[in-house]
Amino acid sequence: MLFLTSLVLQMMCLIFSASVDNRVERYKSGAIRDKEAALKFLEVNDKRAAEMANKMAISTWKYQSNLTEANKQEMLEMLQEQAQFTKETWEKATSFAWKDFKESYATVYRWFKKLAVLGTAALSEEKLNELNKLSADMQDIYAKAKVCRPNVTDNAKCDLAIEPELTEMLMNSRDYDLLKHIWAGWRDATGKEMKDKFLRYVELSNEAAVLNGFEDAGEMWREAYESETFQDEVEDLWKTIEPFYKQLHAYVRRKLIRQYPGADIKPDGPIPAHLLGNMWAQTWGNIFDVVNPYPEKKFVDVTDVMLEKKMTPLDMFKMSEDFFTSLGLIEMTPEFWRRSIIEKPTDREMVCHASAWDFYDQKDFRIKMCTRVNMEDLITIHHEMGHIEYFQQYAKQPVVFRDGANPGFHEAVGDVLALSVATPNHLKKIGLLKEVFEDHEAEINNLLSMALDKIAFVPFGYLIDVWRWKVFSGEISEEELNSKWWDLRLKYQGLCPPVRRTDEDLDAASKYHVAADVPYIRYFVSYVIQFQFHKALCDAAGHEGPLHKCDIYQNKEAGTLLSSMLSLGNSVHWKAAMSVITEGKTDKMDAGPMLEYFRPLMEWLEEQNEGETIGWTSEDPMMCP
Ligand code: X8Z
Ligand code: ZN
Repeated sequence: MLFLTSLVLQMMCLIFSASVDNRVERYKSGAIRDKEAALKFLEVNDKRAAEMANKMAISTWKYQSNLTEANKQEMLEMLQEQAQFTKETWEKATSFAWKDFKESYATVYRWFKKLAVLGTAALSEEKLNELNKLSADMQDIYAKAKVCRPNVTDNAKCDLAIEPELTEMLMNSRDYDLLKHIWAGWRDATGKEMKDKFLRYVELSNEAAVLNGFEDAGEMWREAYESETFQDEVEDLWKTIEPFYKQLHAYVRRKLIRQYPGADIKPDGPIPAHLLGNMWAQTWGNIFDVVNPYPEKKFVDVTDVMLEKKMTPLDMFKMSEDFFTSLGLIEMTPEFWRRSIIEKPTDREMVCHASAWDFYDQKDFRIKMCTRVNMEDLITIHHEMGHIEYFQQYAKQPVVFRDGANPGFHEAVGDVLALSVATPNHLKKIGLLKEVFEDHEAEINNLLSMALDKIAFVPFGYLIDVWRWKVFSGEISEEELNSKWWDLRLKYQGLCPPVRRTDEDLDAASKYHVAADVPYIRYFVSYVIQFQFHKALCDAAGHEGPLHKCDIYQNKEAGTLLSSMLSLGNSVHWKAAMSVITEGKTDKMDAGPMLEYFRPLMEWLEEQNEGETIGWTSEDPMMCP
C-alpha cells in the first residue's frame, strides 16, 4: 500500500514537476466569514495544539536525555505526526477570512496569522523526514564527539567530551600547545564530520522556506522579529558597540602577548582563538586571571567559595529560585524539581548543552544541564531558570502565544536577574563573597570581568547568523563555507585559528546551535536588550547611582514590572512588550544602557590603550600570522 502510494506520487511528480508549484501564499486567508465559527475553531484547536506540543516535548526530551537509536526513531515519528497536525491546522485556519479581523480583533488576527505559516511542514513527508533526521544526526555527532588526550595512540584515551573535560581544560589550562590540540581536535570530531549532512540540511531548509513564500531559510528565521528592517537594526547596534569591543580586544591582546611570549602574537594582529578560555572564544571571563589589572583586589569569581562551602548543583538551583521568588515571581513547580536533570548521567549519552523545556501542560517544566560547581554555571542556571519563569508567566496564553515577545526576549530574562546576582554587594549578601572593596580599582576589576563575558560575546553573537544568512541565501557558496566563516571571525571578533584551516573543515558547525539547527541572533539581541531591561527594572526599584551597582533582589516593584511584560508572551509585537517594560520610554532595541553600564571601564581602557594599535589586520584569515 505504502509502496503503491509513493509510486503514484513519483509518477505525478515526473509528469508535473515542471509545472506544479507547491508554494503557498505567505499568510493565506480564505473565504469563510463566520466569526463565531472562527473563534470556535481557535478554541478547539488550541486544546489539541497543547496536547500535541506536550507529546512532542516528551519524546524529544526522551531522546535528548538518552541518545539511543530507538529514542531517535520515536522522536522522528512524532515529528511526522506533528507536521500532519500543523498541516491540518493550516488548512482549516486559512479557510477563514481572518484578515478581516485586523482592525477589530487584533489578537484574533495575530493568532490566525501564526497558524497561517506552515514552516517545515510544507515539505513532502519524505523530505521532512530527511531534514528532521539530518538535524538529529548532526546533533548526535556533536553530543557524542570525543577528543583524544595529547600524544596518545591508544583509542581508550580518546575520551574527552565537551562537557565537562574540554570546557574545563579551556578554562583552566594556560598551556599553549595543549589548548591548540583540543581546539583542533574538537573541530575535527564535530564540524568536519558533519559537512555533507550540513549541505543537504541547508538545501532542504531553503526548500521549505521557499514553499512558505520566503526567499530562503534565513528570511524565514528572521520573520520571528517581525521587522522589515531587522538586519539594519542589528547592524546599527553592532556599530554602536564595536568601538568598545575593539578597546577590550586591544587590552586583552596585550596581556596575552605577555602570557605567551613564545607564541609571537602580533601587537596589531588578531588573537589566536584558543587562548580565551572558551572553545569558541565567545566569552572570555575564564581568563580573568591573565588580564587582571589589580590582582590584589581579586574577588570577582566566587567559584572558590562555592567549592569551600561544598555547594551542590541542587544548592545552586535553589539559590537561583530564591532570587526569582524574592521579586514576587513564580516559583518552580514540584514537577520541575522531580523531572529536571541537573547533573551529567554516567550511564548514557545525553545532550549536555543546557536547555529549558516547556511541556505545555502548565505544570511540567524542566531544565536539562550537566552542572559543574562554579560561578559560570551559577549564572547559566539563572539563564535557564529565566526561560522557565517566562514559560510559567505566559502559561495561560493560547499555545501560539506561549513564546517570547521575540526570541531575544526569551534569552534575556534570566540574564537580567544574573546582572544583579553578579554585583559584589549581592554576592556578599548571599554569602559567596567575603569582602567587598569599594574603590575604583575594585570597580574596574568587576567591570572588566563582566565585559569579558558581555562585551566579548557581542560580535560572536552577531556573526554566527550573519554567516548562516549568507549560506542560506547562497551568497556564500558550498566551496567557501569555511573560508568565509574565518573572514567573519577575523572581521568581527579579530580572531585567527591556531591550526591551518581549509574548506574541508566546517568550523561553524563545531558550535552547538549550528549543529542543532538553533538560530543564534537571539543571543545578540538578548545581550543588548538585557541591559535595557536591567535599567528599566532598576528605575522601577528606585535604584540610585551607577547602573552596574544595581541589585534588584527582593524588590517587588521590579518583579511586578517584569511579570507584566513576561505574561504577555508573544500575544503582542515585541515593540509593545518593550514599551511595557520600559514604561513607555522606548519601543526600540538600544545599546545605550549597555554602554552606560560599562562607561567607567571604557574610559579606563582608552587610557590603558593609549599608543596601542586599536583593531587588527591579517593577510590570511585561515591561519594565525
Ligand atoms: O545556548 C545558550 C544557553 C541555552 S539557551 C545555555 N547560550 C548561548 C551559548 O551557550 O552559546 C547562552 C548564551 C549564549
Ligand atoms: Zn537560553
